[in-house]
Amino acid sequence: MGAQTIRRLATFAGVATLAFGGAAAAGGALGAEPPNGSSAEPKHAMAETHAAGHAPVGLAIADRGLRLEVADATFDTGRTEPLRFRIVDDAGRTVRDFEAEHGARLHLIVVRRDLNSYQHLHPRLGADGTWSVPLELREAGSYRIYADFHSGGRDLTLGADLSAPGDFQPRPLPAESTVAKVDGYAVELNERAPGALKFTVRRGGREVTDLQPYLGARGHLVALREGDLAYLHVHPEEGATPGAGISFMAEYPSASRYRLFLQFKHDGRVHTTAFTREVTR
Ligand SMILES: [Cu+2]
Repeated sequence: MGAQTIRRLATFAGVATLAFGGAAAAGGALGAEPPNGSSAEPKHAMAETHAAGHAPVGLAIADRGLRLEVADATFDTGRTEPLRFRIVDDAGRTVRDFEAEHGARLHLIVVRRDLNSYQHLHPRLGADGTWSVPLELREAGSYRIYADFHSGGRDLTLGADLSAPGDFQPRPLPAESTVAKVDGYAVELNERAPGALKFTVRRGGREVTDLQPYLGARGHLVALREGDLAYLHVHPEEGATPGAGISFMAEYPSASRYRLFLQFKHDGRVHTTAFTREVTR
């Protein structure tokens, strides 16, 4: 995507975070927590929860007894409209209890299916269990949303499609590159071992050593597989010395091309960059 698009999206995400008090939170991608023995959770499901920890997610609209129900999945292209959805159980009851992990109860990622746009939003939970967030789908096309949350001891990422009618012009995935530029920053990606990702942020040729915490870590990363848009588990690697970049461990489930969306915060603003990675086995 063009730098301009990224800049706009980054700004939008930043604004949304402020508007909804998107309290800092580590992404649900921080890893499956062991189930806490919630009374509603049958024993066999607990084992599945653990087993599912390393598989890609986001490919299903329902998983382990919970379903994502979008109120209206068609948007007027280029117009900001409310996106409303609920999480319901097998009996159709609306789920209202979401566990705040590091402060946030639900992360919403929105991408166009050609992976040429990215938004990271924090919807607001209404008293009736409806989540809502203003959303603009700027260009026509089919979009994928991911709702990443914890409920009843489960760490889930459910996916659904939205559409923005109009003249759809798909763009190819940008070529693989180890440097991405955004908002006057240059971000360099080093991958020393498969999935061991380290991002170094520079401005004016000098490394930025005072990155601010964003969502409970030094940065936030979402990795999606080209072709089916599987959503990868990514773990921030904390404990590195300050200023030594932003490190993550991603689990590539197969050979493919992947699009990595990195967000970091500096001087009070959130910036979004993206990288294409080609993984061979
Ligand atoms: Cu989030």
